[in-house]
Amino acid sequence: EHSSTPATQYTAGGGSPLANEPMHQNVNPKAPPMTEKEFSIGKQIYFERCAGCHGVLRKGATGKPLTTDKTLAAGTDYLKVFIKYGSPAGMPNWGTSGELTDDEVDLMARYIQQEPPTPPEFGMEEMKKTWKVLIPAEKRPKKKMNNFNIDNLFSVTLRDTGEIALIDGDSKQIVNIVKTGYAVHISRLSASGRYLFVIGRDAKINMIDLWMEKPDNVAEIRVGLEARSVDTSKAKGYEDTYAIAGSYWPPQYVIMKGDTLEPLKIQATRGMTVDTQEYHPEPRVASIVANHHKPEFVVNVKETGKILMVDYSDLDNLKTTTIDAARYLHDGGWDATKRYFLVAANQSNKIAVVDTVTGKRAALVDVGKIPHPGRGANFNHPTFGPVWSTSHLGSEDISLIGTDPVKHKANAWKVVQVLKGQGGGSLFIKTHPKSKNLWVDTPFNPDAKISQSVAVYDINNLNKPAQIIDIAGCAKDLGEGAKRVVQPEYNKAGDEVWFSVWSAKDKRSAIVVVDDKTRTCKKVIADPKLITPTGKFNVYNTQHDIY
Ligand code: DHE
Repeated sequence: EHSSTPATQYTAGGGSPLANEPMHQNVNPKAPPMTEKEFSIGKQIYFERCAGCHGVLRKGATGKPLTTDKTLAAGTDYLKVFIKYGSPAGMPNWGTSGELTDDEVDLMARYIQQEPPTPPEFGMEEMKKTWKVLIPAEKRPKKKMNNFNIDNLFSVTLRDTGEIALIDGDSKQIVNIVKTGYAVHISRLSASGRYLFVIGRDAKINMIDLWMEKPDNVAEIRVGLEARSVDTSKAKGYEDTYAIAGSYWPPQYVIMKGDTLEPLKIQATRGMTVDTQEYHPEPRVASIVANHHKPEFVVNVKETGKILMVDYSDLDNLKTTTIDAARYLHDGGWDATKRYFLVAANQSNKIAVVDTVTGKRAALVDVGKIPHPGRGANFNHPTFGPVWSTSHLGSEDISLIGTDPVKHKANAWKVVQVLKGQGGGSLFIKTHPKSKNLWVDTPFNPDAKISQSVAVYDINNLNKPAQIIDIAGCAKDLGEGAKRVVQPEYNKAGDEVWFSVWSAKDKRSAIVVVDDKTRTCKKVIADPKLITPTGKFNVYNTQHDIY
């Protein structure tokens, strides 16, 4: 068991389930020798810490390629320095941070000179073996059996316990804690808002029925060995019909039945990269969204830099439009009209814009270093009209991009203004149609004062500097330990913003609810069961893509 800080988990995908898979040990005669035991420790550390950035097959993504042609040429001593001390380009200092001992650093320097072991594939047979319908559709409630205001429920990831907490947004009480896969990444809703889908890092999907007296799991499946994204069909006539999940390993996506999670169609994403047009064996599926207007899923493939518009109206004759974007696609969201989808190509420092009506790329917009929008934030800029915005992991910039090619043509797909935030290490930005505030977090800024606070801008007066709010300070009495304030999320009414105060697993965490109008802390939800809360998803806002 390796402990790790949230910052290194972000870059290294802490706790990858891949480490436990049986794999062939490949002994490279040119590489420094390792015992079988050392190799298996190396494999575990690699999948827990390194694969997130460098890829399972080490072809590189956020991190540099570590194929053996490169690592053998670099040699053990050189690699050890890199692993121990890190680099300004973003490689964490695994040795000096205390995450890895000198022996482990030495072992990893040798391990990456061996050929990468390949995890097994995961096709229909494997999926079917893990698929369980816990409560068949006909045995589920015919109407809502509880008194909760479902629209204002929040699904909260409890990262390190393999659970989500369902919290009633009105009373702030925990409705249920539901067992899920490990480190649920996101929650998404069915079109009707009845079913909640969550996906763990271990690629386990749980389908939760919000109509039950006590909402709980009704179906589950594993769709691979590592995954991050899930969504459901939203087009007219297809409400609650299908679910889709994308995986990191194997590199593929699967379309499932929306009421049972029965896997129907698996598509591989292996193929050619957008720029150099060479074969990539590991193009991971990053964000997925469902088009509200057409029977289409928008699937963003990280390593190839391609956006797939998957038409789900005829699964036997699957039509897919492939849109060239840029490497490496990660997270994104709709503009306010839900015609355009904007997605970060993070190592290219660009935002790709897709017109989902024409099925074409509308633009590639240059932004700052490593854009990371989450789903972004839409609002009406007093001067430039409708904009969508992103913050950055690699800089303090907050880029506002014009999104209205009709009435504000000159501003469309241009950065119309750059706001200065607290610093780099930002992950998420949020506003609400009813609000005049724009909230920006900075959970991975190395300065604790910055990682524990958020910046809030007045949309009517964006030239005014941000107000800094000490969110962790509102949650007094949590005791010691690093507390990262992460992911603003609005309630349905748009008058409260919720933040996670994310501490280590053995320390106390909380959710802080801020009154949007007065920008003051309104309520601290500090139930001891809220262990490592990260993402929070309001049912109504998530169902309708309001952000
Ligand atoms: Fe995330 C969204 C991948 C690390 C919390 N994260 C996403 C999405 C992807 C992704 C592809 C978009 C999904 C979608 O919209 O369909 N995240 C990854 C990684 O590969 C990465 C960098 C490293 C890893 O190995 O996982 C990573 N993410 C993190 C974290 O460390 C965070 C802060 C905490 C955690 O739970 O692990 C984290 N990611 C989130 C959250 C969202 C997210 C809360 C959804 C935001 C939203 O508002 O939609």
